[in-house]
Amino acid sequence: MTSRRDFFKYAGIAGGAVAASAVSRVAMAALPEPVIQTSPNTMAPLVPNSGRTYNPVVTLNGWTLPWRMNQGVKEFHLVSEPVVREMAPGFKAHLWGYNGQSPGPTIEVVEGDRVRIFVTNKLPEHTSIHWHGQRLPNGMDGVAGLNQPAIPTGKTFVYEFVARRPGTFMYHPHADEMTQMAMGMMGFWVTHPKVKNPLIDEVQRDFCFLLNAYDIDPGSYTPKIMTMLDFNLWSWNSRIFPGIDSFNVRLNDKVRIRVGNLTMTNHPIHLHGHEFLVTGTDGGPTPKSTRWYEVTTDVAVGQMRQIEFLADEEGDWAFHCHKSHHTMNAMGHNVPTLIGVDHRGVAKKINNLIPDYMVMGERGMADMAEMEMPIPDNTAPMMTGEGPFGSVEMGGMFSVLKVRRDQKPGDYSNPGWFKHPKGTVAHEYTGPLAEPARFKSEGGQSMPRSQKPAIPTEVKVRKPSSSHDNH
Ligand SMILES: [Cu+2]
Repeated sequence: MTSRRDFFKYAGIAGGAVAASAVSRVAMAALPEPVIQTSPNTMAPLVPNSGRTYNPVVTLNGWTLPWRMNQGVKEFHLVSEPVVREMAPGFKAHLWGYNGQSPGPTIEVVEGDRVRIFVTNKLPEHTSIHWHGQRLPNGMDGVAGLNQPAIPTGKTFVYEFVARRPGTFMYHPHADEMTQMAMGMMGFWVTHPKVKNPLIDEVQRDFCFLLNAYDIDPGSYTPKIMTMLDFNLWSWNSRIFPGIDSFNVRLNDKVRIRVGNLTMTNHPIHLHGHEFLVTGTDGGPTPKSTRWYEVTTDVAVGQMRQIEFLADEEGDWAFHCHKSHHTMNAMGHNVPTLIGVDHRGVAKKINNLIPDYMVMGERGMADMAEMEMPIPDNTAPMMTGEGPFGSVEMGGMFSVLKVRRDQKPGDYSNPGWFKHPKGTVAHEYTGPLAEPARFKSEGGQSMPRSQKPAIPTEVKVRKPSSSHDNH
């Protein structure tokens, strides 16, 4: 058995010669108490009470893990365990995560910090943690089998390294990854700069979240882990709209949002009303010469993007993934498109056989929000965000940036709906309507078609209902 003194000596070797290793029961007495959090609310930033100071981040519907300073080393304790995550009000999922939540808590440190992370495995199978994007000794990189033995159920391993590069990183298992990431095991990591860095600006608001995806059948609680592409819940920090908190800022705040993608597809993240710069990736801050203004940036699989903008337009601005099926929830995949199909007669006939039969979709999917379809228990309702002007027909990866003149500095609370100045909201036109004039000067084709003129065809667009794997 290793004594406590030996343990610290052992754990203190950070040169890379020793891989992350099991901690004995005796040494467990020296572990920092794990901090567990079960609320899905966005927690106030964790102001550092030891070590070098910095401007802390706010984790969307999440929190930052407190640490213990032990002779100049920041000690954290992560617990890999099954968790129950409320993904939206009324919808809970049985996931795996860290310290009571999925994703796990954000870890915030300062460039140059010596960091020691204890990882206790309370999962029914082995695990490991890979510190995505970090410069560290090879034996601390967390690939089970390659850099360390996997952490068996019930054991605690310790990782130790120096946070060498400032930037935006993440952590996730590198053991049975497909299962463990499909179950929600991941977390955010921010390394703040030690001294003023010319490529890292001061900001008033600094948010972070991970893009993740699940395949949970309507009415069930546990994700299907063999799903490769066909996920049905698109989430930010394991929350789906309308369960995702808004980004509440003060007018003229400089805002940074850090986004990491641990889904199996790319997400074009789109902000309304402002232009942003991509100021960092998981490779660190981007050189200034590479930055240009965007309103959408694609975050590919396994990537991080750090965007920055001046919040100088008041209002409630949509902020979402631009793939339209990623702003939908719990869809059945075999629903044929019925737009334009008048099936009233058919419905009446079926109604004689099945009294509750309901036809949906002939005017588009918006009807579904109004219809309040009977759905199985614990199913994410398809579209339920209730805005000031009616239903916001969104789900999944959607939130709102709220820019307010009277938001107090450092106040992250939700200010409610924007009160639009008189005459600045789109409204119905009630004046006289003119007959539409036909545009006369249509152009021709680039060249005539070579076949004999065919009978003109006209098609109605209908999405394929049998195959749905082109996400
Ligand atoms: Cu997306």
